[in-house]
Amino acid sequence: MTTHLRSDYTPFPYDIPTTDLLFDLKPELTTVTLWLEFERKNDEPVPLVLNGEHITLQFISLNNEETPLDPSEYTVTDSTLTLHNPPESGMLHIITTCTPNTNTSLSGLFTTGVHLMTQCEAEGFRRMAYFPDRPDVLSTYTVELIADKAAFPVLLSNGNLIETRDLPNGGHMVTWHDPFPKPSYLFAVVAGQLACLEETITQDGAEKLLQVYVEPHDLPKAQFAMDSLKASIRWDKARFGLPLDLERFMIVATSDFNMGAMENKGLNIFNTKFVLAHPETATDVDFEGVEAVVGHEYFHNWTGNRVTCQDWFQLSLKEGLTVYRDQEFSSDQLAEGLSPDAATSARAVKRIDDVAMLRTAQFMEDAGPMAHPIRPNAYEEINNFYTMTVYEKGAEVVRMYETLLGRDGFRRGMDLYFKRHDGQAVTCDDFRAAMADANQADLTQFGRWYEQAGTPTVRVTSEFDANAQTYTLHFAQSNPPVGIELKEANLIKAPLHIPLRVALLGTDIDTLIELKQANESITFENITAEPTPSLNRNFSAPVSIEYDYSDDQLATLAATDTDAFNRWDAVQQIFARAIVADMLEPVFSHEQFDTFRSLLTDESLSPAYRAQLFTLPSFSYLAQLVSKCEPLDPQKLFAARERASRALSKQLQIEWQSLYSTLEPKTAYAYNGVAAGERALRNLALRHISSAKPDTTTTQYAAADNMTDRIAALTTAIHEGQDEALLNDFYNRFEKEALVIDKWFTAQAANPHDANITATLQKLLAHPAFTNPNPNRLRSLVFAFCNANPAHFHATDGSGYRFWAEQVLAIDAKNPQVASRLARTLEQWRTYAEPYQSLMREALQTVFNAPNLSQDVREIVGKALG
Ligand code: HT7
Ligand code: ZN
Repeated sequence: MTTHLRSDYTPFPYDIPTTDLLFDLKPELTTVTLWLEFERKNDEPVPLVLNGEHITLQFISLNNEETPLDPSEYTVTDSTLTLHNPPESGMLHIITTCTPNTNTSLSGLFTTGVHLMTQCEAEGFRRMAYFPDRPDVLSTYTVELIADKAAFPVLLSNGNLIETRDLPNGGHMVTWHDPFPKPSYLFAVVAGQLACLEETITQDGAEKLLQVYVEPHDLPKAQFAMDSLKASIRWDKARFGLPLDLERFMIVATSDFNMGAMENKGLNIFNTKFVLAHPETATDVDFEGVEAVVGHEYFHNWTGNRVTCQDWFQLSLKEGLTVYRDQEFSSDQLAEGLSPDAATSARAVKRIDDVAMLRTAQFMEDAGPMAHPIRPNAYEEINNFYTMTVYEKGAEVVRMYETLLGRDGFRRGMDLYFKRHDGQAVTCDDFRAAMADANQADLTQFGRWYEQAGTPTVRVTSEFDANAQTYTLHFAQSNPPVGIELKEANLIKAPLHIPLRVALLGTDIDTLIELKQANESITFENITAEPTPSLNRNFSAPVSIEYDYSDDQLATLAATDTDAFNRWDAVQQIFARAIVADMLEPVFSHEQFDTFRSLLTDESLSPAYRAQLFTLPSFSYLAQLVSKCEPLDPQKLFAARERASRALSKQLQIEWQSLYSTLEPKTAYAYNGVAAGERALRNLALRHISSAKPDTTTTQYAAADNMTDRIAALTTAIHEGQDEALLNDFYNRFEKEALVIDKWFTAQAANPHDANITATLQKLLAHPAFTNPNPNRLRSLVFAFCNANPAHFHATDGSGYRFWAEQVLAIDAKNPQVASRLARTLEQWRTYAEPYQSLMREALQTVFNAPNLSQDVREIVGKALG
């Protein structure tokens, strides 16, 4: 196994000005002909080393000679082709073949249904052709595609369409030219029988063609993606001055995809989950996901494509920045058309969603064996580093620039970044330098955010001096070594530059404090009564704050904090404290129920926000809190969380029932933030009233005019143990809708109250709809059970962990990327109490000892066992 080190970076010794490709597309055997123009950068002769995997070399010559190169002039291994003594410049002509039909990894060229598609990031291009498959080799591509016209009427690649023509014998040929030099990971080809929704827009006086390609029967579900694309184009121009730079922009949907989507230049390829949206088949969360992912991939056109990464260690340069941009886009979309107060509240709802996910999943990553800085220093398999840390913490680091420099300062930094680096492959340091130089700011210390793994803790204590009328806050930041850092002898993690927004409730103080030292204090004058500190408002820094709030102070924050994020957080802390402090019998005081009651019924708070306030902290988030103090007993924690939930149902039953009635929809379904918030709160109410009023679920299920309400009713009903009639009805109604059947699998696999879950799982695994499952289907069943059903996954007999091991190995044989995602489920095993810990280690060991393990899974399990 090779470990790749950031410190090993050297530029590629050749420029590749142009790349011409001819694909003769056939599912069983595709032939790829490549003309690669090369120019040595330096005087010294140096071998030309190209990457290539799972391809067969058919022909190689130089400068279009008909005679092939003598085999002594080059060497082929299973991962490279090396030309020993190439001339200073020339044209390599290489023909290779690959077999899309047998490519189950979904990397490179693969078949999906009756179509052929590519996925090149991070290292898929080398599965089609020998090439310097690294992000810092930018080349201008011209691509000819040949295929049978009846089988593949649609032939797409990046850039602009140059020519189409029919060939004898029912074939056709299409030529594409991408005027923008790009790295190979942004290359794409699509060949298929796809329907197209298209619209034209005008930007800066130029007409642009926008196309969304889907399966013909999915065409009615493509309009929302198109609308999201148009909104994204408008937003990037308005917010960052960034135009669409091509004549056409295409989105293609496939049901076989390892991740959400891919930003190939001008030809984004998407998982259907993030394109298709129709009220009858997609939930509000699905609509939100489509908008965010369409935006994300579009925004990559500048942050990722026009300016790309020097090497894969810099992945957060494009991903952290683009996540930040899609978060801002979604926030603006939610706020659009609302009054100023409602807009602020809508933005807070988005911020809470984003931070809740970060604190659950990224903080967990930071505390485990895979912990890494947003710019990692080493990896074995790059696909394992498309992580919450690189994406979500990376986005928080970008957000801190904006917090420190202000909205205008951030924009100045972005403008300078594009001015300096358009058309280049650069580093995170280049981005930081642009931000600093555009604002004459010193961001040297800020650079440590790129170097350190782990979630920093800021311990805060306070002192009130009534006589002197001063209030002092003391801050102590710490970030002990985690993950791979634990192996570095004498590692000293220097203090970070942390922007902390702080207010003192009861005063008019609301300020941004820039922490830079391990210990520092700030004293506020003229404070006549002891205030309650509101710390890290709007989550201004991705840190964990420790302050010993009294119950009264938390109640004050919950009732009066003007920062909606911290108000939510106070309520979450009240819940978490009760659950974690006494896992045998979590209790809330009468005063706390009074606080809850007034929040739940406060009409000045949006329904979306109230739904968030009353969503208990997730099992995973609570697990982190518990394991800071003691080995985690997952059964105890699960039961405690359930008891807290039942207490909320019981004590607030009248309020839940009343909300359920008053929030009854008065108009037909429409997707927007306000309506989605009302549905979220009503469906939360449904869960709390369902055992007292079991008929409510069946009535709602039957009456629903949209998937949000229908799946909420179905899930609530089956989790309440109601009969199978609804499940069968649901399956029969939506049998032809793959994404909806995924929901059907998830509702059952994640059912915490199914006493026969093992039998249910076996039944589902044997279900005809689970034959040859694609990644979405695997996620809907296997991942849903392992990651979202803690009560059963952590069965004390270890059956959940054995199921996990079997599935990791079975999936790994076909698709290592998906298997290694599943492998990560057990990486926190050391934090568990017995017998869980030993049983988990056993399962990890079973996987680790298996023959033919992929390097993807080996890296994850190896690090976990460490
Ligand atoms: N940049 C894209 C990453 C991606 C990917 C990475 C590895 C394997 C398959 C993949 N599919 C897409 C997605 C994005 O962040 O926009
Ligand atoms: Zn991305």
